[in-house]
Amino acid sequence: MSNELKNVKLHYFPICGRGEPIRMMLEDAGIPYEESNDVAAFFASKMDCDEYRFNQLPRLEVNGLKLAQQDAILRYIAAHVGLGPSGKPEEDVVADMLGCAVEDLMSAYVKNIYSPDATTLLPEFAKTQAPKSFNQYEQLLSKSKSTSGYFVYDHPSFAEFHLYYTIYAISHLHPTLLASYPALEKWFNLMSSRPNLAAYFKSGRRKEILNGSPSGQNPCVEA
Ligand SMILES: N[C@@H](CCC(=O)N[C@@H](CS)C(=O)NCC(=O)O)C(=O)O
Repeated sequence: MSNELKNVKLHYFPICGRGEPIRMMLEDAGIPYEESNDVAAFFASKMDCDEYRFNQLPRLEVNGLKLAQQDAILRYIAAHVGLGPSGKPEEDVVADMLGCAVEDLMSAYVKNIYSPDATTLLPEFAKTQAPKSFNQYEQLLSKSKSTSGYFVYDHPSFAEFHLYYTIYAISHLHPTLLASYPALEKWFNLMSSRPNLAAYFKSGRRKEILNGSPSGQNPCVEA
């Protein structure tokens, strides 16, 4: 466990969302953290850029430092807990490419679930856009030189925490999708079996609601 990350407090909505990859990494690394779901406090002062750098959540406080932007927060924690980059540009760029690609998919997912036309858009998203991305991840994984089953290193990169949650959320829309991507499914199971993550998932502490959209919780594609 890192002894550098102290007084850690996550501010986020009482849902999984963009807070979940951060929770997962903290849990995985065994970093104690508090969580605030004080949404009223956020909306009252979100335009104060000293408090909320980009006027949004998630925010992670670490020893008084106020961090914003999910992937930047993940990279920061990763660097402190031994899950950071190797310093070899040809490896690190793969983790960065994956992170950018996952963010593209997550942004599209968010746009669709919060659209007023979500019930029409989501089946299309789950049947076309999500498989295209899953196939890209499958291909990337097949080129991995990791001997531990991860995308790049002998440990999961920051991007893999983001990817795990993205797959978890999309699997709620399309429960059988992941099964068509054997390497990706194996990797997903590998992540799920990391001891601290498995304990977290079993603990009942994971938020039940994925996001703030009623259409985003349940299958929209027939099995
Ligand atoms: N690029 C940002 C996006 C953050 C974001 O979209 N936050 C949303 C919740 S997931 C938010 O704060 N919404 C409320 C608002 O913008 O007032 C990140 O990765 O952290």
